[in-house]
Amino acid sequence: MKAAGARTGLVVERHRRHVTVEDSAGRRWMCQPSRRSLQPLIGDEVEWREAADGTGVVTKLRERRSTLSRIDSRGRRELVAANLTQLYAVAAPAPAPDWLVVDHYLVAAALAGLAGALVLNKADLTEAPAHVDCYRRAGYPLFRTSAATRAGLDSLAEALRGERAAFVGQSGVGKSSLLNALLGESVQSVGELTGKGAHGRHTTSSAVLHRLPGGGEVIDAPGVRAYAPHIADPTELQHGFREFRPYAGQCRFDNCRHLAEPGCAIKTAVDAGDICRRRYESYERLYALIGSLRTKRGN
Ligand SMILES: Nc1nc2c(ncn2[C@@H]2O[C@H](COP(=O)(O)OP(=O)(O)OP(=O)(O)O)[C@@H](O)[C@H]2O)c(=O)[nH]1
Ligand SMILES: [Mg+2]
Ligand SMILES: [Zn+2]
Repeated sequence: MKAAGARTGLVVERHRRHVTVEDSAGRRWMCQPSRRSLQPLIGDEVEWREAADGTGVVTKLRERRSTLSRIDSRGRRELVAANLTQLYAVAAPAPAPDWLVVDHYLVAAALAGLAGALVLNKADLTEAPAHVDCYRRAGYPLFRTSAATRAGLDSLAEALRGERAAFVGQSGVGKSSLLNALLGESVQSVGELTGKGAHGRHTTSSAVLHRLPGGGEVIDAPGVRAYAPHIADPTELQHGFREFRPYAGQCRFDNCRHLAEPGCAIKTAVDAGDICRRRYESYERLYALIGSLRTKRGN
């Protein structure tokens, strides 16, 4: 139930000490949380009220339908965005793709309950890089785009309609360029901050949620971009690899980690060419990586 006088809104920017909340009329308000324990994330749906000075106070967070987290500098889980429905792992011919990064994000998306997809940008430069077929075969939606020529942007915009998404991937693959191309003219029409609180300058490093002209929202979050996504437990990993799913329950051991165990249905499928070996190698590397982070944290 909503408290008397409370209004609803969406967190569209997050700064060090405040957030920007967009109200139902599309106006933007600089808001402080009412207490320290309240930590709104970009994408959070909130209740808030207007303060005497024309800024706002966030009083309550609506229940989150999903959260995306990353590993902070101390190896701990830090929440970065709420209520996303999709995650696009962006890669390009240059810089040379690091498929482990792509796989890490796609696994994190699946474990967070988000739909994962692969975007191959800079399609104007070369043919699709090798290995791309692995993702298609595994069942991930695949988009070939060029922010430079606008090729493929229509189908990407179509897939984004009605969704709340984040673009993630290596620096330089063209995430911001894609977003700008999708925004087109509308990038100028971002609402002005309302009230006296509007005078403070924004840091360019803050996460921002953009509304696309055709519907849908994309988060361009440096925090999402620059850090490895958090995965708590290496035994969860297998659930993030779509192409492993048909083999669930078929290994000799119920608790098979699909690493060195005999009678492993996953490794048999890799040897038979039914699962891409490169994806399986990502699985092995992520398993080791997550295990070592857990050891470092001492849990
Ligand atoms: N040829 C070509 N160049 C592109 C394309 N998209 C982006 N670029 C160029 O690639 C470079 C990096 O683009 P950005 O959009 O800044 O990449 P980013 O992924 O946002 O990078 P970070 O913000 O550092 O993570 C820029 O010089 C862009 O002009 C494309 O589709 N084709
Ligand atoms: Mg960028
Ligand atoms: Zn197995």
